[in-house]
Order: sequence, then structure tokens, then C-alpha cells
Amino acid sequence: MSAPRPEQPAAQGGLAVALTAALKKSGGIWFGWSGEVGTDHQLHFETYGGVTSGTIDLTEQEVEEYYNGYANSTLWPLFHYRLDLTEFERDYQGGYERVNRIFGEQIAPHIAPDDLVWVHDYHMIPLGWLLRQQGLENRMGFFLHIPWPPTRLLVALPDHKRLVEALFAYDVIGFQASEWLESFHHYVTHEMGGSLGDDGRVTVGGRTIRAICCPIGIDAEDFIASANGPVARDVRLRMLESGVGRSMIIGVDRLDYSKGLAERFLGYERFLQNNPDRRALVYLLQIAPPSRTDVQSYQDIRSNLDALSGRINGQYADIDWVPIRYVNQGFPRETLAGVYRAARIGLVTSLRDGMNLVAKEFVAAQDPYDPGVLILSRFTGAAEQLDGALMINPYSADDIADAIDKALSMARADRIARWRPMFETVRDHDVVWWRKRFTEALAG
Ligand code: GDG
Repeated sequence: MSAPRPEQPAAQGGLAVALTAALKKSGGIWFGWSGEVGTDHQLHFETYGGVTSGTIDLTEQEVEEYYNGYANSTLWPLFHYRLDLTEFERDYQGGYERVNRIFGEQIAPHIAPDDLVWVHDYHMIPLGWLLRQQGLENRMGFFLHIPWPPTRLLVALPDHKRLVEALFAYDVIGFQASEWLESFHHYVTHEMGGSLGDDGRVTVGGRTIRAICCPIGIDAEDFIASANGPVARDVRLRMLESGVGRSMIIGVDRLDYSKGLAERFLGYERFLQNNPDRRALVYLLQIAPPSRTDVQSYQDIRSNLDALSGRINGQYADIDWVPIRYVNQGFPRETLAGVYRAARIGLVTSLRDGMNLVAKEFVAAQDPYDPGVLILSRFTGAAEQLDGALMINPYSADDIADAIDKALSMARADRIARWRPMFETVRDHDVVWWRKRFTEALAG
């Protein structure tokens, strides 16, 4: 219930991509912030590509305190285990609650008594509680797209209990991976005196809700079709031509410190150092469209990466080869599908990631007879599902370098044997499966 509007032609956030796909197939209205600054707080409805959205403009101060502030400078870093980057400001917290209240007041009149209400992500944790205050008795669910942090980190948040208590207004809450669910259980039992029952039941005081693990998927059918379509084919040929026989390693990420981009570049550099004879046989294409550019930590990571890629390219490039093609812009999904298909290695090095849809997109896009190899950080939710990947610890440059080495030498039969079960998981546990699993739990 937040983030970019679904009509954006090339949405680059996992949540936007997944919800657009889910809503296209199931119907429903997506409420959220319009991404625009304005003062009237009125809902504006529009329909694009089969998805209806009701959005609200926010004032500059609200964007600052709520979106750039509490959501992206407090909760995002904290929930990604980055206490060092977490900003604790009372104004941010006040803005967060105020904006959630505005959303609650604006959307409550549009909710019919038998509607299911499904709230998404860390921007909107208290919304269900605020809707209950408006008298709504609907079944309400909440899905967290990002990790749930360990208790010892979460307690560093002033008023952490107030935030978690608000979650108990929902009937069902969903997490991407069992690790995040376990951390939630730990908090509830250690900080709230709660107890755990059968079938995901969690009781605190007199209130019992269900907390489930419900990993998000991609629109696999659509993505596989894109990867086999004409645009992707042209892109793939273009990539193969420009690569002149070199193997491509692909990374696609919003420019975000949680994605471990610096660690990725350093791991790749270690591979170049360790394998002088194979240097000119590979290149890394890193697509990293900027995000949250008004937040200081995002400006910092961008300049770090500019410097790091420049240094590595300066040190290792030849007159006819650059080791890293680093691109700070977004591309249409069909283009991405072709790029994934042309790659020999998909490299995901997140330091912490709720799920990571890029890993699933890479798997979906591969040629069944000659698939590439997925190298995947063990700190992603996706690692619980995609066990055919070469699992790495992204903090270790050696680990990344060894995995690149292994992936480049892997025989086709081994690549197929690793890829096939991952492909089946991505295809069968797609975004439709995810939506059904959650909404069925919610419908009770
Ligand atoms: C959050 C959680 C969770 C990226 N560049 C381009 C582009 N993208 C698309 C990717 C993918 C999506 O954006 C990114 O999704 P991720 O899952 O990798 O990461 P977050 O944005 O951090 O998403 C994450 C997700 O929510 C869903 O629950 O998996 O853990 O952090 O779909 O392809 N899309 C296009 N051009 C680009 O240049 N069109």
C-alpha cells in the first residue's frame, strides 16, 4: 500500500512489480502514495493496464518525515540490520503516524464490509490499527516485503513495542522467509510475553493472529514469455555481439546499500586478481537504477560505487575491454529478460534481502538447454527456495571470486541439473501462488 504508482512503465521496485502483476490477475484497488507532492490529501483514482489505483499526494514535510525519514532512514536500514545507518528522529516517527492516519481516514470510506484489506510493507505497519479505530471489522492482512530483524536490533528502535503491537490489529501477517518469521516469533515471545500455537497462531494478551511464511514469486509465465519474445531475442544478440565471445556476469539492483554492490565489485575484482589468464574472458554488467536519491545514505553509496567501479576499470581495463559495465539507468522488462538470458552468471550479493526477485527472474529467463549459473547470497529470502544456486557469503571477496570461477567452469550437464529444480520452484511458486496463499489464509 505504498511506493510507486502501478502505471509506471518500468517500475524498479520489487513491491511495485509484484503487486502490479498480482492485481492484474485478481482485481482490487491499490491505495498508496502517488509519489507526488501536494496539499489536498484527496484520493485520486485512475486505471492503467487493468490496475486501478487510488493515490494521495503528500506535502513536502510529510514526504521528508514519513517517506525519506521514518520509512527509508529508520525502518529500512534497521530492518536490514544496518544500525550504523539508522536515524532515530521523533519528527520522523510523528510524520509516519500522521501519514498513516491520513491514509486510514481517506481510504476507510472506500472499503466495503466484506472486502479483504491487504496492507503492504514497512511504510504502512500501523495502518490496520488505524483502520480498526475507524470502526472497520474487515479481515485485514499485512505482508512484510523486507526482513524482520533480530530482537536485539529491533529493541534499539524507540517505541518498538508500539510498532509491533500495531501489527496485532491484523488477522494475518506474512513474511518472505522462515528466518524472518522466526525473528518475529522471538520478539513476540521475549518482549511481549506472547505464545505460539498451531498453524502459525500467535497470541499476545487476549488477541490471537496468524503469522505465516509466504514467499513472494514473480509473474513467471509473463517473464518466461518475455525471455522468449522478439525484444529479448534482439537484446540477447546485441549483448552477444558486444561481448565478442566473453561470458557476461549480470547484476540488476536498485542502487541500495542492502544489495551488497560494493562487495560484489570487490569480489569480482578478487576474481580478476586471482585469474589473470581469464580476465579478458568475462565482463560484469551491473544495471543499477538510482533510488531514494533524496536520502543521504543513498547518495553516499552512489559515490562509493562510482569511485570503486572507476578504480577497478582503471586498473584492469585493456584497450578493447572494460571489466565492469556500470549502468545507472532502468530498462524495460523485456530488455532485462534478454540481458538475463544472454548472461552466463547471475550474481546476487545482497547483505540482507527480504526475498530478491532478480534471482527468480534470472532463473526464469534461462535457456533450458544451456542455462546460466545463479550465484546467490545466503542472506536473501530467495536462498531458502533456490538451493540449486552457488551459495555465497557476500562479505567474503574470496567466496564471491571462487563462486565465479566455479560457475565459469561448470559443465552444461551440471548447470542444467542445478537450474531445473530452481526453475520449477520459480514457475510453480509464482506471484499468483503467493497471492492465493496469502488471501486464502486471510479469508480464514
Ligand atoms: C523489495 C525487497 C523483495 C530493477 N532494475 C530494473 C528493474 N528492476 C526490477 C527487478 C525486480 C525489482 O525491480 C527489484 O526487486 P528485488 O526483489 O530484487 O528488490 P527490492 O526492490 O529491494 O524489493 C525484496 C521485493 O520487495 C518483493 O517483495 O524481493 O527483498 O527489498 O523485479 O527486475 N525493472 C526494470 N528495469 C530496471 O532497470 N524494468
